[in-house]
Order: sequence, then C-alpha cells, then structure tokens
Amino acid sequence: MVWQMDVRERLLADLCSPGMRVVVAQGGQGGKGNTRFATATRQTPRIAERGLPGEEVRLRLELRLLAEVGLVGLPNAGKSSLLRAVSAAKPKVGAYPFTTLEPYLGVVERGYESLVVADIPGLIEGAHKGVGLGTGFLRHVRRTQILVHVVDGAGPDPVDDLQVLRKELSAFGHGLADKPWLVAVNKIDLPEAGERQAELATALRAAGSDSYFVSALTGEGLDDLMASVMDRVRQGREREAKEARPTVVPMVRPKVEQKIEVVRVEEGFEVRGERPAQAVAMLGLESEEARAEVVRRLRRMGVASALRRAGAAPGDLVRIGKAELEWPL
Ligand SMILES: Nc1nc2c(ncn2[C@@H]2O[C@H](COP(=O)(O)OP(=O)(O)OP(=O)(O)O)[C@@H](O)[C@H]2O)c(=O)[nH]1
Ligand SMILES: [Mg+2]
Repeated sequence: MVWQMDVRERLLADLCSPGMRVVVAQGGQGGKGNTRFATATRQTPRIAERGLPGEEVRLRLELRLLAEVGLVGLPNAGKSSLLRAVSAAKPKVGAYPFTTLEPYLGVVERGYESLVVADIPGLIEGAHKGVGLGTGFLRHVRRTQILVHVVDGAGPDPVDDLQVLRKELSAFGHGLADKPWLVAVNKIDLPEAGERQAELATALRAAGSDSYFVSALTGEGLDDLMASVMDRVRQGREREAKEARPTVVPMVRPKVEQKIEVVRVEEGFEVRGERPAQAVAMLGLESEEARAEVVRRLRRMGVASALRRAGAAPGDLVRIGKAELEWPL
C-alpha cells in the first residue's frame, strides 16, 4: 500500500499483484539543449535550459502479507500448531497465551495447488480497544479470501470463544466480518473435546458456522479442513481473475499554475507564478544571451507590462523565484 503523507494521508496505490507499478512523483521537465536555440543569425547559441527539479513527495509504504487464508482465534487455541501441521512453516508453539507475537506465513501444498496461510497473534475480548496485543495484526488478514476461526475444543466454552472472535472482527471493521469463514475446532484428540464433539457440532451449527473438528497434534480432520479451504480459495481466485485490475496506476500530473501576479515589496516588486520562475530556473541569468532569452519570455508572458502597470520605476528590484533583476527588464 502506498500512502501519500499530505495534509491528510491519501492512498496512491495498492500494489497487490506482481508487476504492478505506480508513478508517485514526476521527474522535472527536461531542458532544451543549445542547438534548439539556433537561428539563422545565431548559429552557435551559448544558452541552454537546465532541467527543472522533480516533484518531491513523502510516502508511507505499508506491507500487507499476501495470504489467502487467515488463521484467527483466541490465544492458545492452536493456530500456530495448525500452521505447523499443514505447512512446512515452523512458527513457535507454546502452552501459554500470546506465544505468537508476529504474523507468520506458511505455504500449504495440495496436489498441484498451493495456498498461503497466515498465522497471526491471538485476539482476546476487547482487542479492538487495545486489550492484549490489540487488533493491529488483523490488517495482515484483510486481503485473505477466507478466515479460519480456530477454537480450543477442550476449552471451557468454545462457542463463546467463537462469539468473542466474531465480535472483535466486527469491531475491527474493514469488511473482515463479511469474509467467508469457517471454524476449526482444535484439540479434538483431548478427551474434554472428543466427548462433547456432537454437542459442540449442534451448537456451532446453530451459531451459523461451518465447523471442522481437527487435531493439530495428531493430524485428525486436517485433510477435510484444508480441502474445504482450498475449494473456497479456488473460487476466490476465479472471482479475482474475472475482476482483474489494470496493472499500472496512472498519476495525473498537476497542471502548472498559469496565474502570474506582480506584488509590491519593500525593495521593489515580486513576480509570483510558476511560469516566470521556471523560465529563470531553466535558463539562468549568468550570460547576456540567457538573460536576453529570459526577458524575451517574461515579456511574452506579460510580466513586463504587468510591472509597468504596477508602477515599476527605473532601478527597482524585480524578484522572480530566487533571482533578482532590475527594472527595466
Ligand atoms: N492436545 C493438543 N494440544 C494442542 C493442539 N494444538 C495445539 N496444542 C497445544 O496448545 C498450546 C497452544 O498452541 P499454539 O499453537 O501455540 O497456540 P496459538 O493459538 O498459536 O497461541 P498464540 O500464539 O498464543 O495465540 C500448545 O501447548 C500446543 O502444544 C492439539 O491439537 N491437541
Ligand atoms: Mg501462535
């Protein structure tokens, strides 16, 4: 994501597929070489234009992980264990909450297909208000096609865990709560979970969720879960291919300000406006020839007559950009 840091931050581009490009600042207009100033009577012109400086912008570049599947859940539910079980990734696993402090990506291979899964730090109730590690990491799953909600099947109340999770996702906004999702009830190898599988299945169905009972430890149920995830990712990819976006984001070049203003200042006059300043910057005033060309252009722009109208008197100083000239031009 490319943000321009202006008075208010403005999104310039979302570079989300390989090869996408964006022009964030234009180089300065190039100068004309001396041969361009040649005329029948001036065969070896000694003047040439300098190029104008390029635009400057301040940007904020934000990296979003490009995962298609996001594992979200309360701390200790087994998200990292699940990622280890289905991919070659080796995120840290610990028997305590908040083991994962940074998002972790893993590639899951299924036959000829593969997909990228992101494991992110656990969420707890109030995360959207900054409780625990907060919801900041959720930005890494904003691009995913599908969210897998991992709940601890052996925990005190897996259905309530799911509800907490759904609430935090809604509070975070950005459409996360509207993404397709399914539930992975983990740790089904433990008796506390195994014994109430039927009961949990009914309760979760009532809560509107599509649930899979799995064990990251023994691998039970993981194949079914990943097959379903892969199906949905495939559908998402097909949808995206249809809505393919252009790969180059054009930037509209700001127009050169045409207005020219002559203002009286203490020592004389100041000429304001982009075009006169550009003429001086590109040609310089070092040589007589360059100076004559600048003056010719200023006259053409109407600067000389504007100064005359403003009451310029011989000897008055005329400031244009960084340069100072003397009236009459
Ligand atoms: N018995 C059993 N234990 C599991 C299973 N999956 C994870 N665990 C254990 O649960 C604990 C937490 O696992 P993690 O994978 O670190 O959990 P997490 O959801 O990534 O936790 P955070 O990163 O803290 O949010 C560890 O002690 C794991 O060994 C499972 O399927 N069965
Ligand atoms: Mg973890």
